[in-house]
Amino acid sequence: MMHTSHVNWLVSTRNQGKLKEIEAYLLPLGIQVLPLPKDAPEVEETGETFEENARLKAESICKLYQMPVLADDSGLVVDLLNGEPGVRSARYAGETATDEQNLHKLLLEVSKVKEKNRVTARFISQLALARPGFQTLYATGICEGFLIEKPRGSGGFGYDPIFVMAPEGRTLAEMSLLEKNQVSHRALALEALVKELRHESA
Ligand code: ITT
Repeated sequence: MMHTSHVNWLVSTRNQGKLKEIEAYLLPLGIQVLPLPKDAPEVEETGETFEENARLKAESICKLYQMPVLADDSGLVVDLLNGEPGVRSARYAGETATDEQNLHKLLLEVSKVKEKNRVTARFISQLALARPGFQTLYATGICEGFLIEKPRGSGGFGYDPIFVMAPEGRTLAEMSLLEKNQVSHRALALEALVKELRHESA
């Protein structure tokens, strides 16, 4: 069994939305989450895949602080836009773009090419857990859905106000944090990661 008492993971993210969701998921499992120190170096996301970027963010910070470090690289993949914004989701409208600017750029790009009623998309969360002296563990979560044209809801972050999960009528931004944490790509990835850890220590 995994011994989760007194477990601390540093989460290598500057995205407060992600941090909140990860913390809410892990705390009941006995894993305490530490935020990235303010003076931590900026990790350049030079990878072309979610996995590569997650690995970069986890391993570099793990090397520096010598403790378990969890990183999430995630994004929204829109079929109509050939997979865009994908790994560029956080920077879609520019290097320093806000969530709102990214969301509006996405709506604009979709409106330029939209033919069908339903614009299918998926959120992907790729996690990497780096630990001193261990191989890095990976886990992925995918959340299928479609985009709507008018943002709804004030919860969550990023593209949540325009993303509706396939069988569910609400956007992710219309769910509470705990509801989103039962169905989201990030929650599925966390579930898979915890399962892998349990296997490892069984
Ligand atoms: P860190 O690299 O510091 O973790 P980031 O926001 O730059 O923060 P990413 O490079 O992984 O992280 O980009 C993820 C982007 O994808 C994020 O900024 C959102 O625009 C979008 N995204 C990811 N998960 C999301 C979610 O659950 N809801 C809405 N948008 C999400």
